[in-house]
Amino acid sequence: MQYKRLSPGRLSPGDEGYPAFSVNIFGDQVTEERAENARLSAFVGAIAVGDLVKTTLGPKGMDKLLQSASTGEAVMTNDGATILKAIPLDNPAAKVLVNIAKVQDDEVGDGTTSVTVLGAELLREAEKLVDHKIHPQTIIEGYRLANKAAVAALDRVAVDNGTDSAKFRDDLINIAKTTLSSKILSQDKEYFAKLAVDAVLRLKGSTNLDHIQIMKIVGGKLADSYLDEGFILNKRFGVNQPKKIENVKLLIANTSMDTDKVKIFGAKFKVDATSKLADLEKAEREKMKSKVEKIKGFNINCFVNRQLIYDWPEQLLADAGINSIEHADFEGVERLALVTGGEVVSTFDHPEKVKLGYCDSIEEVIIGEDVMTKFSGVAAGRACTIVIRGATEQVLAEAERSLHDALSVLSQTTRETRTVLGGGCAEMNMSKAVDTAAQNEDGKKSLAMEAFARALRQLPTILADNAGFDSSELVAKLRSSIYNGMTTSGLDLNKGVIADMRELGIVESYKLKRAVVNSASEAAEVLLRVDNIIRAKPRTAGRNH
Ligand SMILES: *[C@@H]1O[C@H](CO)[C@@H](O)[C@H](O)[C@H]1NC(C)=O
Ligand SMILES: *[C@@H]1O[C@H](CO)[C@@H](O)[C@H](O)[C@H]1NC(C)=O
Ligand SMILES: CC(=O)N[C@H]1CO[C@H](CO)[C@@H](O)[C@@H]1O
Repeated sequence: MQYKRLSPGRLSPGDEGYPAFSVNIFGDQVTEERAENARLSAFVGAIAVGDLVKTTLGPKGMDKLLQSASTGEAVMTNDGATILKAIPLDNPAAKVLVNIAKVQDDEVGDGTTSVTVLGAELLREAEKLVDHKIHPQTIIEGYRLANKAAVAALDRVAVDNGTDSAKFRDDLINIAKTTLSSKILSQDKEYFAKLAVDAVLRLKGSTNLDHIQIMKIVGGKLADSYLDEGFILNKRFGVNQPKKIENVKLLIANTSMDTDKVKIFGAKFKVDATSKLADLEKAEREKMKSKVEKIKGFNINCFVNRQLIYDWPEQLLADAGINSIEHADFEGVERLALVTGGEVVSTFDHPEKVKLGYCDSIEEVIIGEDVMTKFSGVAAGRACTIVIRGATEQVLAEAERSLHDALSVLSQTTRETRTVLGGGCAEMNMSKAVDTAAQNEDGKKSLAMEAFARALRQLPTILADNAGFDSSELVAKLRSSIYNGMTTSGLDLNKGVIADMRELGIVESYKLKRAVVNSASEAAEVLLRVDNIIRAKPRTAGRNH
């Protein structure tokens, strides 16, 4: 099911969770749950998903080991999006919550876990209110007011160091460290934070992460990973070609050098004499040669093909001073075109219409145990490659996921440069603001707003729990510290004490935090509106009873 974001909190007909009619219009393959029951199962489902991922939240959160039932393949991760993607959910409400969390992830690049957890906490609180006979509609109204007050408070605590490049870099490093939460990177967090920030700052404000190539190469340690300018292709030059060329004019193609051969043999020509076969081969060589002549017409010194080039054309190209790379992978070719400013051609007939790629040099380099080609000084000067090294495929995959989240959040932060403090600081400030706003509302609505404030305080509580501390004591201390005006207080999850988050550099993206609060509120509202769940059983064969 695809969750479509219309106006906040609205479902349209056809969406799961959309209220249906109450008359029984269903066949016996369909079951219906209504009112209390439906709401209960919506709450239960969403809260269960929240409980499932909440142990991964925060710097001390645990990893989960996912194993595919069909392939047996195991994945170690603490990335919420990855976990939720891997689990088939049967509860429609859980699906709604997860889908909203995923929309958030697509937009801001991270925060799936936080949205799921906060959404679930909002519903846990709502469940209690419903038990006290408060109408869901009243809860929704209260939650909306609370959401507004929370986001307004977040606006007030947000700090913008975007105009001071040194300070802003520090902010980015701190955000990266917060985001690189995965256990696998925890040892090398500092190092990877720098890699990610350097890569994103190269983009100079662009959020197009396609310019950052991530290459995973098994072997070595994580700390051997590095950032390199330019682009690396996991291929080498043809034989007898120089290992380095400069001032490169590059033709990138996805063209077969031997289509005719396939055609001839494909048609099962009857070849009755060896001489005929020789004729065919000769004709084939002529065709290849004429293609090479056409390639020469582009006046280039490097030719990269997605398909095979074969020995003979490769030799002809080498003789003409053109280096060649054959059988490059699809993604590599697309990205190469992007960063060198060229295009992928499928025919050689119109050199005048073709955009060639440019770079300062291409040379063969050895990475790990493989020879690859490195394109330096590419037309898109911002492009770069992060080479991740690590002992196993699993380590590399988790490092890449974690790095990717960090890169997304960082690149968003170069656009929206405001930041807020982590360690539960921003949540506690929002929670206080919501409590204050609740005092101006009438009884039932204010109860809902206080419930919202409690749900916000659950985030620091979960952080503390995951770090193995006495969360109720710690969060009570944090609360009194912030409510008493120490506005930069937060949880130091290494020592289990209250500390100044500004001093510790526990900084998070304002945009991400705001999106988390908004998306979680939206999810809670959507699910509070549920008063009817309809399940259609899959049709089974042989329904002839
Ligand atoms: C929230 O932060 C703002 C800005 O730092 C501050 O003025 C306000 O007093 C804080 N509120 C609480 C309850 O700490
Ligand atoms: C490359 O060519 C092959 C075969 O002609 C085609 O199937 C494929 O879609 C092409 N890929 C690109 C990226 O153009
Ligand atoms: C990293 C850094 O220097 N951040 C600064 C951003 O701005 C706030 C408020 O002006 C400062 O307190 C931070 O030190």
